[in-house]
Amino acid sequence: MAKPLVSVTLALLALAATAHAGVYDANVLADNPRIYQRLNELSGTTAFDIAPLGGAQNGIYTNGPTLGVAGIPIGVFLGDTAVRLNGTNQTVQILDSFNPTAYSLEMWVKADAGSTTGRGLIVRTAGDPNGTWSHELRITNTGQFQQYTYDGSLRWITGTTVVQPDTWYDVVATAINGGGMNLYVNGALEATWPGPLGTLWTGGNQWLLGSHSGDGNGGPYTNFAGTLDEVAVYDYVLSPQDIAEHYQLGLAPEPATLTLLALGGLGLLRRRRKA
Ligand SMILES: [Ca+2]
Ligand SMILES: [Ca+2]
Repeated sequence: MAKPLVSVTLALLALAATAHAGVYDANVLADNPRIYQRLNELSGTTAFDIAPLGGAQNGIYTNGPTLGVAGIPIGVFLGDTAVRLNGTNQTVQILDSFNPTAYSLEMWVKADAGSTTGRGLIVRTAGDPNGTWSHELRITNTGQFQQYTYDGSLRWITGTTVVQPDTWYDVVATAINGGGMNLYVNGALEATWPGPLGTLWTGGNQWLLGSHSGDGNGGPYTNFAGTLDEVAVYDYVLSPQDIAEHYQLGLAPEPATLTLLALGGLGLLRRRRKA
């Protein structure tokens, strides 16, 4: 019996979305992150690191965050999934004793209404992020993304985008010993400091996603309420080209891409029916 047209169309769109998501994660992996958590789990307490570098730095879903919510590519149903945090006590804890001499922090962020100011997104700490912390992405009290790093002095740079609720952003922060800091939002450089940084703080033993942290400048920051996806930590400075490429790949497929993928899927369907 022939499938109803609408069902075939839905299946082809799902196939297209899946194919696009596959392009995204393959591209990130090719850039050799140390940690890459897709946050695709649908149950359990382990957030699996799929980046081979340094072994598996698996994360722990702490206090039962909501798994399986819609992730990137954005705006496409049946695409990738993500984790939703409640803004009070839920985090993802990633134990990793390696203290990098350079870093790039990359994540997709969608804030709940009421969580667009004064929130922590990712921070490196020794366990008490209100005591000692660095290598941080957060949202300021006035609603901009901010990168904070400790090298013996407090260093921070602040983006220009004002975070809107229920809106996806691709946020990347980079830093390197003896160099500068760069903050990108949706593939574009929004803030930069040429440095030079001294030695990046080496006292950390873990990363926390969506956690509160101390102030350092204008905080303190509270737990993030909203959705996080595709978190990657690199031990080097990503190029502006790589960052822009990741952003483009995380967007919904272009209509032309969808059509091509759907046609490919249709061909597959026909071949299967002939078999
Ligand atoms: Ca995901
Ligand atoms: Ca790894």
